[in-house]
Amino acid sequence: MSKKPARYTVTAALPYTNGPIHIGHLAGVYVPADIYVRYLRLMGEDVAFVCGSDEHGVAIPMKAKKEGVTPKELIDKYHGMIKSSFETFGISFDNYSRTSAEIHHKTASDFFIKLHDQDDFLEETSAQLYDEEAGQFLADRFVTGTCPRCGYPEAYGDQCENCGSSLSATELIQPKSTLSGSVPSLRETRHWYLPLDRYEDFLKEWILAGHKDDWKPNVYGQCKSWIDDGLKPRAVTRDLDWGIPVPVAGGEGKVLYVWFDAPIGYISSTKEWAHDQGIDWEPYWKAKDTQLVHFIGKDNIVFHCIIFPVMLKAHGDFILPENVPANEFLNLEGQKLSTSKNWAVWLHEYLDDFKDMQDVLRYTLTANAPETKDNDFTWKDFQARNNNELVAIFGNFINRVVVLTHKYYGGTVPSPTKLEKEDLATLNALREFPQTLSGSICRYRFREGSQELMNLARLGNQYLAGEEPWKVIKQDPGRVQAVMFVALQIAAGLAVLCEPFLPFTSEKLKRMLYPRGATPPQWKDVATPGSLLEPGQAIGPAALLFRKIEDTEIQAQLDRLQATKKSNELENASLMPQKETISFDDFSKMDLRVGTILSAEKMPKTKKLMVLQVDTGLDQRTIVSGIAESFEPEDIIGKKVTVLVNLAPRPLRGVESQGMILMTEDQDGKLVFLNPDEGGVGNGQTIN
Ligand code: B3M
Ligand code: ZN
Repeated sequence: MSKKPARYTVTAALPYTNGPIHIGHLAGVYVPADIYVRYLRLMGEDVAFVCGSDEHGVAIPMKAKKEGVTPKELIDKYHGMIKSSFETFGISFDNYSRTSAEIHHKTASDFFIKLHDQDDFLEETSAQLYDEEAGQFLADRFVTGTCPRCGYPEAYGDQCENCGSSLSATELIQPKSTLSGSVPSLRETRHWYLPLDRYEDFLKEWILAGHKDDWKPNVYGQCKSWIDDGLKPRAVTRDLDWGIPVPVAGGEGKVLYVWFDAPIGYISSTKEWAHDQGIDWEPYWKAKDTQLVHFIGKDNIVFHCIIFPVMLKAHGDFILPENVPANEFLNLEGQKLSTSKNWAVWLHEYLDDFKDMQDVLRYTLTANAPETKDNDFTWKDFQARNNNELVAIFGNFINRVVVLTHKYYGGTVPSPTKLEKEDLATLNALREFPQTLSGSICRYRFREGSQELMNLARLGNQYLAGEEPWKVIKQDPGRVQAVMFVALQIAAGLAVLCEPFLPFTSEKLKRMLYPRGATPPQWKDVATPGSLLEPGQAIGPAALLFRKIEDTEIQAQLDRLQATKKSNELENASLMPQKETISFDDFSKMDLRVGTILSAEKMPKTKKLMVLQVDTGLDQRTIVSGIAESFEPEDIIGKKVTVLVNLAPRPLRGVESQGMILMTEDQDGKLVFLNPDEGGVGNGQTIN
């Protein structure tokens, strides 16, 4: 979009109502989206910031079954919890809806009917995975198996969370039902498909040619590799009883695929909001001068950059996203966040443990945001960001300015008799900040923006430390008037400019500096010459903005994680009972030999796979092993390992693997060789 947009529609991924919100969701999606939207509002832009709960899909009945409640009870519980924790945390949605709402069912059904009536779908009967024990078809999360692209053993039927590939359930190697654990059979069923292949030219032009320079490299790169690999028709209906019924003839007993209806949820949420406001929703989705931006996590890229745009394009009168600033993932204390393993910092628990400290978490997650690569959240870093930056730099500066203004001038802004060179330079430096911060925010570099904001507080501290008003006050009170005037301007600048990043702090600080109904300045005022706090203006008493976080509080959080780790270990141990007894004959069918790793290379474009050349004593052969996250190639060359040599060869990512290396895991889940690494054991020795 070359011209300035007339309005913005900003969406944040709809969270599944199968669990509460954790810091990974916040860092990846909601905090950056909220910073962006708050900034746009400060610029006076017309914005619709919409979100809502994603209440369909296989994840819901699965979790309901686990919790022993109905799907409806489950979504009501988590919808309420998610909505209220977002509110308390200050995510400033204009509307937070839910996909079980009537308006959404109608919007999604109408969307489907329109594409159906325009002949935009293919209707096909094909063989799909069927669980005989559970008596139902298996799709999406009802089935797991090995990813045909990267070899990850726990890929879902619609997506591999390891390599991000979007999959069809029938592509999985060794599929297994998550309902009964059984191996599924194939059964014929009829479905509607979105022929993505027909849109390749459109996608090439729109994304590959049109957004090469403005989309983030991780987003553009994923899109490019999907388009380059060639797109296939995607089923947009499912054999399930939970979801939006397929609204056309032949659709009985079937529902829309969750990824068909969920993004339409953005539209329904906008409609609901516009209706409440008494305004027209359509310009927010149809006017060419509207800028549509989707904030999502990296596992949602294909749905927002390929599938949903194709749906919008096919429908005909919708605009397409201008940008999809997807983030990478956040880990917690070095381990992948996981709802099912309870490895998370849950938002509702954080809000209980750290009352009125929303901005501390916002700041920590932004300062350490996984914008260009996966990042790690640690409680120690959280404490350090708070104690060393928010308290020691930002809070300390404001406190000194407000306390000294009360001490010297009874809380009234002094009049600067004469401004020296360093005063003018400092005021000029302050006036640069709005533009610097705008630049970071408009380019979706929120991490950089948060650091620039802290630099403004640093500027204030350095200025005070250099001028030392507390020393000068005795000999030269006139000079101190100028210094305190300048310092107060920086404090006022901080109050305005921190709003997108630290909204609660901004509010408090504005109340402190502009008490009794005085009007704080606007963002643009900070950039223009003139006073942000006029001489003679009264400020309020100093109030605490940030408090120190004690070691004991951090230890309590670390202890909680430690307890989670322990209970997961116990659960895992009890999850793996001894397998059924086998005969000696069965055992002796396995030909286990000692081998030596001769060479090792990471397989390109995979995270886990390594291609090994192994001397088995019988021959030299290639074995592909999923060990790349636990070892560096150079560390394992020359190692003696145990090899199952008579396992049927199988291709992994185009390389034939001729055997298997036996492994086990240490307490941290790191793989370890089952290793007869002792002198004297020769290659080819059988294990018995
Ligand atoms: N509920 C998936 C997720 O939480 C999903 C996003 C929908 S956005 C339309 O990863
Ligand atoms: Zn994969």
